[in-house]
Amino acid sequence: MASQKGVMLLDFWASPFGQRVRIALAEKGVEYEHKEENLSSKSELLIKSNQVHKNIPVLIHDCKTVFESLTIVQYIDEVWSDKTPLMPSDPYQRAQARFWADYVDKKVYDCTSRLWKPKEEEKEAAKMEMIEILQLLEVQLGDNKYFGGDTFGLVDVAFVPFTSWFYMFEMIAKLNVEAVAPRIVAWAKRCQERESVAKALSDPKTVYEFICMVMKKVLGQE
Ligand code: GS8
Repeated sequence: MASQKGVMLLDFWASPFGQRVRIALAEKGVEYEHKEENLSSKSELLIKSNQVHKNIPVLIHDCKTVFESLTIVQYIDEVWSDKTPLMPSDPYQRAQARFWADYVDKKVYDCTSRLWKPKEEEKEAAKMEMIEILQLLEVQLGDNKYFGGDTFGLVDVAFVPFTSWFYMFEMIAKLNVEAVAPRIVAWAKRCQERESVAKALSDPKTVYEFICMVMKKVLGQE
């Protein structure tokens, strides 16, 4: 078994990116030290460890630092390869998993920020786009249990933290995910039955209240 010595995660409770890493570590049964960051007053350790972006999550393993949640999840999968693989063994399936995880990264996060636009027509356009994104992901999921088929993997890890935002979608854009993408909601419930996911995800209402507070500050500065 790979060494677990010196595993530390620099994280922030509400971050879907940090949650990805927490899920991957839990799936692998890796014990680690968790360091909660205050993102408005970052620790020396964070600034020193991630000099490029200075953001979380950062994984520190045996004094080596790894950045970017999707890279970290794949690193964890490779280092602790003896436990529940998160990546498929077939190269084509691996490429597909990386593509869809990247799609979630580029589309879901970016489109969510536009759901907060103050102009009604911009908000409506973002809502329509989000419906398209969710429905495309639903087609990709098909009748499978998880995105990779029967086994929980990279795309599930990448996407499931954003399911805590579905309540927020409803509150800010009247977007009822269950009505437009019921299979995604059923998949989210299946994922939440896993201890790794249930422990990592935040309560949707708490996340919504927190993001409302952040957005008030951001919009107030515009
Ligand atoms: C995104 C990390 C990120 O946005 C990843 O790891 O996948 N592409 C990266 N981290 C945010 C917190 S979550 O919104 C962060 O650390 N922000 C503070 C900052 O950038 O100063």
